[in-house]
Amino acid sequence: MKAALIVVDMQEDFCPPNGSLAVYGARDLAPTINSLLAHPGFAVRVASQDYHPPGHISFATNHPPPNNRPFECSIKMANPAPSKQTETQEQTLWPVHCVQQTSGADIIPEIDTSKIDLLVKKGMHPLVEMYSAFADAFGNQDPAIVSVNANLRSFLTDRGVTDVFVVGVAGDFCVKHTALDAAKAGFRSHVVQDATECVVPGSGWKETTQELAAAGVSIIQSDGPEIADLI
Ligand code: VGL
Ligand code: ZN
Repeated sequence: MKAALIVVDMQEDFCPPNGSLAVYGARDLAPTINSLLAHPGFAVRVASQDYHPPGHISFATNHPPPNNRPFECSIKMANPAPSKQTETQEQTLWPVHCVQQTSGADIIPEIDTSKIDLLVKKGMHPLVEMYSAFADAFGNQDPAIVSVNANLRSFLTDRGVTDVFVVGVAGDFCVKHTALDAAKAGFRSHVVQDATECVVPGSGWKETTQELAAAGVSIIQSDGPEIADLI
């Protein structure tokens, strides 16, 4: 077995006190995530960074009122793959967040990024959402289509990774979709429960755990045997 740690979106805009899409408790995850980053049992350490252009489709302000209230409204989004543009999905609208080259997109300084082997910048295509670090909302993985800077699946398989451990924010969005896509890609996938927080505290995590369990993703604790036994 070969383990990879994936630290999802630990960025200023997802953290109190000033983040535009702040997730309750997100900044307080840093010590737990740093001890995982320091664990010698991980062969590979990856971080993801939500990294949107100003015109991103998920930003409420890029759509006309009245149906542009963040968190509440959604719009129709088409598959950006050239042959699949008739395929559509509903996309939740968000406050403007993690805009490229703004301080809101920065990884918070509390996270020790010195050990990160790969930084995946995602969500760079203006017309499609990308919660997962592996693929966009339609499952496109080709960096040429999704405007991501790396193919995470190939990066991990090239290094012989068998198990993926996902931490960070948000538990009910980017962490969930990254863990689900890891399982879909054939890795054993784990989410470290005490190293994640949700946009919707309480019910968000409850629904997420059910989805993860149904997909065969295991939910573990940072002080549990799965981490302790990594060598
Ligand atoms: C995320 C909403 C919008 C996340 C990213 O990191 O979970 N959530 N963009
Ligand atoms: Zn985003």
